[in-house]
Amino acid sequence: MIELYQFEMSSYAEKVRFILDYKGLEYKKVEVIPAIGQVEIFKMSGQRQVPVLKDDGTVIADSTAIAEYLDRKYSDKSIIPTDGKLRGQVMIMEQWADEIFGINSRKGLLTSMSQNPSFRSALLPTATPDLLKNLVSAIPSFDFLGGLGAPVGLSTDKIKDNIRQNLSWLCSILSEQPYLVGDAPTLADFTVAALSMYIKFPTGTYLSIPEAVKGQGVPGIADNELYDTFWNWRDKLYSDFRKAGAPIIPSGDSGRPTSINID
Ligand SMILES: N[C@@H](CCC(=O)N[C@@H](CS)C(=O)NCC(=O)O)C(=O)O
Repeated sequence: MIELYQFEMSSYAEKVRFILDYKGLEYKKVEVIPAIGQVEIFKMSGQRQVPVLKDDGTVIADSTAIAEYLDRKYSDKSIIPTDGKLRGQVMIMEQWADEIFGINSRKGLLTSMSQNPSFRSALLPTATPDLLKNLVSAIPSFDFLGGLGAPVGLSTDKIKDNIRQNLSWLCSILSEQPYLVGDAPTLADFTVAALSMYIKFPTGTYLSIPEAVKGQGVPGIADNELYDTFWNWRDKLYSDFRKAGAPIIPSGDSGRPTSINID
């Protein structure tokens, strides 16, 4: 069976889980322990980040490379169009989501933690300092103050302005069409939906995260009806295509399915 080495809280892993579910592929999630478990990831893939996918002895790191591999090998319900123009649009949007939107979203997580103490205390038992450090490690100038997620060198107003701008662009597209590119779901949709996770955590049973965190996110944005077009689109993408229930196995375990207790 396909194995996904992941953090449950990783939005890049969420992108891969979305694709696996959309394609109807069975998989098990191997929950990597931040820092120590990444040694195993390094041995397996030559780099230390998750997600990493293992399929029949093939090991692939990086969510984009995994998406391309899955679409090549399991070509039913293709997510990367063959038509040149659509393909270009999908890949440009995917890269924008990975490198701009996803980073703004990670900064949003820190903003929520610094501005909303109840959100922070609900999150902290699961998102340990080690994990948070790893989730946000891609942010230049990020420093971890006392493990409490205070963003250093980042203006909260600027972070929120960027997220608002990104969401309004996405709403402009989604008010005219059901998917971001073309008339069927593509990698662009799964990437944008997954990487919006830290702006507002999805509700439902898709993720093993504390109940108190679900539906919560960046104050003034997660709860702002201006972006309803986006959140309604994301909710529908989840209910149409994302599944719950792939077993989670702690990293280093011999393969016994179990679940992690996070509440
Ligand atoms: N470009 C990578 C980014 C993956 C990434 O940033 N993973 C984070 C978790 S969300 C990670 O593993 N951080 C640990 C580290 O950098 O040591 C992808 O698309 O897969």
